[in-house]
Amino acid sequence: MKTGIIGLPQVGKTSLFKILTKAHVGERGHNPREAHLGMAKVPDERLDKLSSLYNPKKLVHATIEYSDVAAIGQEALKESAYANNLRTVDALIHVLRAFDEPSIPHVGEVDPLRDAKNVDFDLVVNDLGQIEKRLERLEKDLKKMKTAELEREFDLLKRAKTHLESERPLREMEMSAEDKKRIRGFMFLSQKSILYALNVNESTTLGEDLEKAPTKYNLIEYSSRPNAAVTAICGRVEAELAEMADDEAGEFLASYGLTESGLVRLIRKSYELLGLISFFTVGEDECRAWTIERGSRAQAAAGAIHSDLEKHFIRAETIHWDQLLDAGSEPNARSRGTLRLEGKDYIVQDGDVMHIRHSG
Ligand SMILES: Nc1nc2c(ncn2[C@@H]2O[C@H](COP(=O)(O)OP(=O)(O)O)[C@@H](O)[C@H]2O)c(=O)[nH]1
Ligand SMILES: [Mg+2]
Repeated sequence: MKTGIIGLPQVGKTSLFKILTKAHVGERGHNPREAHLGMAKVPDERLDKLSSLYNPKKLVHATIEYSDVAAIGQEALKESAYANNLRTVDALIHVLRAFDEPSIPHVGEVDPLRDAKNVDFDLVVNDLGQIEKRLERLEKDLKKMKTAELEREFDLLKRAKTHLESERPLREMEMSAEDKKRIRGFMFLSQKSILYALNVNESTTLGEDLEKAPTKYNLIEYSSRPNAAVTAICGRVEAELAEMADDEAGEFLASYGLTESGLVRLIRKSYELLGLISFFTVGEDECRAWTIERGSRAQAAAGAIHSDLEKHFIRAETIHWDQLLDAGSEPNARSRGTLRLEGKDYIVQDGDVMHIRHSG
């Protein structure tokens, strides 16, 4: 699962990428369209609390992959290398400039909603181009030989075309699971879930400012459409935070009226937007978060740990993380009856702790 960071030039994409992945990103090489890739740790208080119960030798957080693609725009999207690169991501974070800084030029006044709409329009145009090409091809093929599948694809693409022509991204189009499968191969840009990230001014009331930013910049309605969300960060402050030790960071956050870093919220939101949840495995050797898709069955979840566990799955000893914390230990939880056995079809819940019982 990979999230692509997009946005207009000089809005804070690379800054965000660096803070997310703690990567030391140098100047791009000879190819300015090359994307930077990096992993970010998904902060998780639940896992931190569980590990205080076990004192494990190793504590492993879930990770999420980010890709810092070069600045977006109609021109960039015309380059097939750029567009193809962007197509491979599963979701998008669109960094929107909301900070004032006269020395850093922008396309005009600071207006995040305008920028959000413009970039979405570019994505729509790109998808429309793809669809038109494919429809031409399909029309020819259908003249030679009609098959039910080709006709279905033709109808679906026609519907998608009409939708796009009304300047609406495909992420807002209703589609059956079969239809989604049918067009998955196109990896349409406007179909990807999107998180709008407002990059706001530094201020002493940052906590409040971050809270209010989506309202202040009129992004509430726009970002509450299907498969979209909004959050706010302050790149400047996050960059300073990234350099600090934990206790120092705590004080620093408090001085801005913040209880948690905007980054934590941003990572959590992109995780949610990807449709991902975590379950935990615990023990004295290792406490660890595993990433699965929401709605996964226990047997499939076991496969996230190891394919053998999926193959030889018998049952999963399961307890929700807060019940385990509440009981204080697994034996206590067992006698309370909160630690229970679940079968292969159990739908794993976000925050479950599991021991997979397996044969072989
Ligand atoms: N004032 C201010 N400047 C920022 C902020 N975030 C990024 N910048 C500056 O904006 C410029 C462009 O940032 P960069 O991350 O390279 O943007 P990109 O072109 O979108 O990758 C750099 O000079 C950053 O220091 C912010 O939150 N506040
Ligand atoms: Mg950059």
